[in-house]
Amino acid sequence: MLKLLCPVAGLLASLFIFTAVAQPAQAPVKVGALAIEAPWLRATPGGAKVGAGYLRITNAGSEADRLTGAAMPLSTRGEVHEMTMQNGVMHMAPLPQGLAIPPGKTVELKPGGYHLMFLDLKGALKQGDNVDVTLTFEKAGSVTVRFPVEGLGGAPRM
Ligand SMILES: [Cu+2]
Repeated sequence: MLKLLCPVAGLLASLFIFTAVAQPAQAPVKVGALAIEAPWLRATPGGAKVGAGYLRITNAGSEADRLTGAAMPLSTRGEVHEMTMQNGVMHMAPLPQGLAIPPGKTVELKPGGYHLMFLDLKGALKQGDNVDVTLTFEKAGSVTVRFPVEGLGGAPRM
């Protein structure tokens, strides 16, 4: 009896794993009035010391909040950056006050715009990996979100 059941249980378990992996996008992660969607990290080439992360944050509350920090085990320092155009050249810089998330609005961190920047990487971000990133908000507090690592070309999954 056990010999018959075990292969079936094994098959069911593998089907379950397959189903979980095949889901295209994770459900929004909620913290306070905020919902976090479509998180991803860009894969880094060998030896790179800096990595970038992107996500979408929606504030369903009635008060403004701010994304003030990000952290991951592979990096000693995470920052929230903005991109600006100065004399035709793109520059990026940390936002000293963090990134405002106005009430009723969705703020997108995406290539060419706001992004998370992880400095002093101790290892590569490899495509296919999942990395836990802890985001800190001024009012909503901290939340850990699983960020999949996408290819160097970095097309985010919607
Ligand atoms: Cu940056």
